[in-house]
Amino acid sequence: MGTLRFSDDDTDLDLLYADLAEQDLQPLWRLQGLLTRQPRVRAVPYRWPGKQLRALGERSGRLVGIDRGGDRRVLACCNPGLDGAPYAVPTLWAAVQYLGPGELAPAHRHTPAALRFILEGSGVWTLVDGDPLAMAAGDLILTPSWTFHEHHNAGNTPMLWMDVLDLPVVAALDAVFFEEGPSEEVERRTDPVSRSEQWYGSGAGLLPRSAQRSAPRHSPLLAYRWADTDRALDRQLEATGERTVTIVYSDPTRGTDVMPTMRCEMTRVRPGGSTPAVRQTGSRVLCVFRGSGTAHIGGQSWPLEPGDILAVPSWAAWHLEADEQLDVFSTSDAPVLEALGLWREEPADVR
Ligand code: GTQ
Ligand code: FE2
Repeated sequence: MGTLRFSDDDTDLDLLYADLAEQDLQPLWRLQGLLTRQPRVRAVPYRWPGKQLRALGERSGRLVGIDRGGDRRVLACCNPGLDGAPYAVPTLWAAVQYLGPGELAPAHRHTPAALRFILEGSGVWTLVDGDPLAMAAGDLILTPSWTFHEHHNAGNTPMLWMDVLDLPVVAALDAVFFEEGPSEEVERRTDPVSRSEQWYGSGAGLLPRSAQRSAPRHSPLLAYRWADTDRALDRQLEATGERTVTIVYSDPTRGTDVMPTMRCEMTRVRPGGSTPAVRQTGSRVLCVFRGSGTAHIGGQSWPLEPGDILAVPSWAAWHLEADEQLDVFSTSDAPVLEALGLWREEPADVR
């Protein structure tokens, strides 16, 4: 009862404003900042240094166990422009997850979709609806919406990876559901090749005759291996003769994005090269895999090291420069903007 009450020196108008508030109505003629000429973006360009993420992940590993209920040892990147919301950008959750030797993060599922980009190590398996996906540095692993997933470390070294979820989008749509997995522990399988890769991971254009084309909204291939990504980057760089190239991870059956809400890309920049400066609608999270250089985002610059996570807010001009050869993974909400007819991109003049 009673929303924001506007006031005015004119008595009749002031009484109108009182009655509007009483009826939970607001006059558009007094509202500002709704239809802005350009996106009015609260998120700020930002970098979380990889060294800090690693050190704090390790400290959490020493102090915080993984128990039923807690389930995940995760540090969420919080954009300082978002008033304490645990989101890297308004549409994406980005976090580092740390799992020690022998540890198990038990099964659950949720409607927000997740992906993992592995920063270092190997020896962890993620089971997606029971299919065991090995995780190693440079791999991209998908856990699509409402698939059960659990992580177990079968090796003897800790592992660290980046999680990205479309949680803020699903939350904005009031469509978050969550469910714990069965409480009996399932077999901690460590198959060298997942079923998903047996069927869909043999290489470009080689699909099972029974490939499902219709039902799933996500790629049936759930693991994209670094060796394949690395080779594709080198070949496409050679083909173009440029000093930078970006590949898009795609659903092998349809050529679309890997999941309906998130686009995944990997950019390679040769030493001394630079990506074109652009601004785009929608938000992006970058994660430095290898190399060094500089990120320029919305007028700010950061030196880059492996493990750094960066936020690129909507419509901020951005580009990357390489010192040593630079490999940067990125996730954006571009499929959502494209589906809604809201995608815009233009070259940005920054020099
Ligand atoms: O690994 O299942 O960063 O459920 C946030 C929520 C990771 C996970 C996150 C999750 C997970
Ligand atoms: Fe999860």
